[in-house]
Amino acid sequence: MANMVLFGVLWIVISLLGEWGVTAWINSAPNGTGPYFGSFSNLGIIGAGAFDFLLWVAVPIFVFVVLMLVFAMIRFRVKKGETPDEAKNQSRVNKTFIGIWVVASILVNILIWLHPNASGLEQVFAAQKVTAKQHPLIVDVTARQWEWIFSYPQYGISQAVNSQGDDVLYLPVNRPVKFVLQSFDPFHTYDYQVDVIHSFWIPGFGVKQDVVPGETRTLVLTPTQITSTEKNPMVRVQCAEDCGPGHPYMEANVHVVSASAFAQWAKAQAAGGS
Ligand SMILES: [Cu+2]
Repeated sequence: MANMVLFGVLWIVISLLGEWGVTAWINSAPNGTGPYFGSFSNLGIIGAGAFDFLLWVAVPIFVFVVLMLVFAMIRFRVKKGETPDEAKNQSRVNKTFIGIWVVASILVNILIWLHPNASGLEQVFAAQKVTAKQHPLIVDVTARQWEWIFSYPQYGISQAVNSQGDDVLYLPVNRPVKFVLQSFDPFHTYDYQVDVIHSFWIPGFGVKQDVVPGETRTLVLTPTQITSTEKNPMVRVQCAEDCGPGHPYMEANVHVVSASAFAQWAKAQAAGGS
């Protein structure tokens, strides 16, 4: 009984310390470092929230298992001069403990299935429903070996490039963006519309979507912070599907800017400048 009380006290104290540490880690870097690639979009925030919850649930379970091993090693070790009673010590079965363990495991699994799994998916599905009233920005994304091409049909921009001529993705903060994703090569007319599977990944936004030849896929999200690839390399477009020798270099810089800065940029792009 004394052992159980001691174990229980240790479990609670170490778990509380663990929860405190995990929470401090999560809150230490709200701008994208810490445990995650970043949470610079509404979808990224949903994902980060799910991981926060899983970490909090995992701490007392992890502490319980590790503490049980360490506690047993120290508390029940054979002391000098003692002879272990192997038959007695190693073949005991505690049916109550097993019963509690099985029921608790099932309850934890049901909890995680409900939240954050099902509840998070609901949030993601809801975020994908964008109405015309929210006037989403449409960005046509064309993936080819090995380049990301960004077109802004609402602004008459066929291929957004920076002053070096590199493809670049500009987004206004707090406005929903609808990415329309396709994989084909507009520059090679001999095999027009033939390309391979790419994957549109912006780690800092918490999103990844395969881009499959012959299919048009969409992805809706809202950037929530002004940032850029220069400020945080995780805020970049990176191909995440091995698509040939140029795959590692199939990336593009991202700039999340204010609405007015975006309007200015779009005007200059449409006029043919950068
Ligand atoms: Cu690719």
